[in-house]
Amino acid sequence: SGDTKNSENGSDVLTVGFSQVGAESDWRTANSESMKDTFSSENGYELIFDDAQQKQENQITAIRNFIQQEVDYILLAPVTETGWDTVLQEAKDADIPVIIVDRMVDVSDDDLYTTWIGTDSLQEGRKAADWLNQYAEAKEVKPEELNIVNIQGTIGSTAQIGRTKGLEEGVEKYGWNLLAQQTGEFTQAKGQEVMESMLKQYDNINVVYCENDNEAFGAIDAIEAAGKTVGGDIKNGEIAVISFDTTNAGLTDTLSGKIACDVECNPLHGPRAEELIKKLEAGEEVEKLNYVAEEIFTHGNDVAKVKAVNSLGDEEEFEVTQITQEIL
Ligand code: GYE
Repeated sequence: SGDTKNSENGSDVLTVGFSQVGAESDWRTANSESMKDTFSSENGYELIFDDAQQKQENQITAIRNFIQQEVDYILLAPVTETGWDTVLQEAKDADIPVIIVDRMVDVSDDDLYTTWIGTDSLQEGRKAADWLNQYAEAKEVKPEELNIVNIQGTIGSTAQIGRTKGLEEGVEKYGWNLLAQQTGEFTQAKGQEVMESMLKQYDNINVVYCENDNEAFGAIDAIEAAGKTVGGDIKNGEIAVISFDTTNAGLTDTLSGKIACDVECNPLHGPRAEELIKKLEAGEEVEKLNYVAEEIFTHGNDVAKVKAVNSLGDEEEFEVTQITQEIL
């Protein structure tokens, strides 16, 4: 129900419990800051923030604590998609609305949460794949000459599932060579470690598909430490890095050419979650799934537009923005 405890006890302050995945990436830090800035005491909230250190069991404990504390809303940024049925049922039984933020949940009954706000990871992956197809054509590299390694995100998270699928669809469709796939847990340290071992195993890698910027930073370090060069000149031995998130550091690397293509993933969900809460407070209907629009950025001007079907099944076209100092 949309009834809130605060209207029952007469206080103006809304209590919000936010179970955050962790602090694994720059994207995540920006997301946490956005939530903290929005749900501040100045804005009339009491925020109970819990960092689960990338562990689902910690998130389940946090949600149970929020229920015990009788918060008005539970916000959940779930680490993986599955495993939420029981605890979400407990929140529902306690009449506390749950707003899922960022990654999605895969539950037996969608009534177990009120609404979701986040980005379209599958479409992000498809954008990157369409970009890579056109980029290879522009560089006169045949599909079967693309030797790709995929440093994946946290296995079972929406961001990993969607971005991996986007790449795999491209492999299937164009006949690219996918040499290896391994998780880098969305962290710089793991991204570097995985890239080091992949470089030892394969000497013909020419594309690294990282599923976030921090993994890309680690991969770039590993490539350079191995005496190889990152960049778009695949024909002359350079390794093209594809990434997601468009963090400041990621776009800086795109400007310098270390990242060839960076697909936007917007982390600023605080105000969007607040808008949903305001509507619920006013007794208004909210959409179940709320997707945020996103762009795509590259180093050069080799590809003008990409096409990518979104998770709702509609094909969309996007201008590819070349990063310049002014844009940065
Ligand atoms: O891309 C990554 C973070 O779920 C979209 O999680 C988010 C992803 C983001 O760790 O950097």
